[in-house]
Amino acid sequence: MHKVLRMEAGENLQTILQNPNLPADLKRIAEKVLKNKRITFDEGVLLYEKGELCYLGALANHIREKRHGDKTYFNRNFHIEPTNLCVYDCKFCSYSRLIKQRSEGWEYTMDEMLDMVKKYDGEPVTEVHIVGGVLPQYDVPFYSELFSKIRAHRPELHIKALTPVEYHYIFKKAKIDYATGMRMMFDAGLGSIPGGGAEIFHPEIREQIAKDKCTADQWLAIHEEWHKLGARSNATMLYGHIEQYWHRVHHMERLRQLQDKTGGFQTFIPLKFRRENNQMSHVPETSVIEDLRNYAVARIYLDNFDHIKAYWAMISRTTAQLSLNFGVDDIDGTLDDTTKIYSMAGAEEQHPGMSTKQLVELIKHVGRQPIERDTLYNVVTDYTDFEFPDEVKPQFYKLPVIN
Ligand code: V47
Ligand code: SF4
Repeated sequence: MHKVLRMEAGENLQTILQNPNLPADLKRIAEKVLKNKRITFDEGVLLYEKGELCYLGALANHIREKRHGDKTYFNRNFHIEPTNLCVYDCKFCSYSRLIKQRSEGWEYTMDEMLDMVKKYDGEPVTEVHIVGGVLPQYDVPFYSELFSKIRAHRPELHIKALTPVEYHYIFKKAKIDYATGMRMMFDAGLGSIPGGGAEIFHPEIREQIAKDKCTADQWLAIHEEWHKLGARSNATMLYGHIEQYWHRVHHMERLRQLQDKTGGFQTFIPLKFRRENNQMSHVPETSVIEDLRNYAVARIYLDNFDHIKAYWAMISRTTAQLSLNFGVDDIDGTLDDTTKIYSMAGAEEQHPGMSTKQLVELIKHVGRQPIERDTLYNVVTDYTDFEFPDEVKPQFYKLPVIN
């Protein structure tokens, strides 16, 4: 294992603070971080505009290591995408009705999806993540039955499914309010809501890239109802397209406010805009430096979020490793090859599979501690001192029973 060049939390930040050339406004923010104080909206924008990579990294890593030390979380999950067709027309999405012809699409039936779940029988996965396009046949009765059947088949498998985009659509069709709808999903076996559909909340941008689907207020209201049931969810931000820095801060501000109210969010996941196979292919993608700066600002701004996640399949394994020094403490799961939406959009990983062994090594190689978690961040296995036998190569390594 080799350590990347990294100072202890605090030490690096102290060095930054002692730099006589540090502008007064950035110094004030660094002092706030050191004292565990919340930064303002304007300070968030300032970080994006003026914060250099090393400075932001020092602040974000300080927070990351104070909260989690070297712990780096991942989980073992698999994805089901019910369909790659969608009634909506998000400009960044390769599932949009204007991009995709029906003949190119798939629309899985309930039985097909249950067979996908059964394929993992005996495998030590802890979560199924269900998300895809929006079509009328996938309605409240359909998803209630799907969740109930998955739960009946494998009660301990956590169902993380659908976003407020789907929930808003299906509840409206069923003429039920959000509270009633979320309660029905809860009773059917839904475990948590993934972070998708958030994009950029500000209407100025949302209107242009994700017109017609649920608004920011609706997205937030559905999460709020879900949190009221004592349940947890994630939040994303699709960045690096036509938005400006202050739109990103506005987005995080709205999340921070709801989190103050409910405490129900677990993880914030910045999603880098990828430009292939969509209507925004003319928009350049952000650089890796910008991606790292963005993780760092998110870690600093969202002081009431426990976790910042990098979705490694989307940004490459190397950037995921680097991100661990910029506030990230979670690098998602050991995906198999069922996640199509990102490979179609031009993700680094066209076949984003990574075995547990590979993921553990990736984390250890940059001097961090790999912790397998379940969806709710209970520790499943601490791999810090775990040695894999050389010959092990399967997709999911079966662990000895550890109590
Ligand atoms: O909302 C679609 C994004 C999201 C593109 O909660 C794109 O654990 C980049 O939310 N470039 C859905 N992104 C996926 C999602 C997610 C992913 C991983 C983990 C979790 C979690 C949630 O995918 C959409 C949209 O923002 N997306 N197209 C694109 N071209
Ligand atoms: Fe449909 Fe979601 Fe794609 Fe928008 S981002 S077109 S809602 S699948």
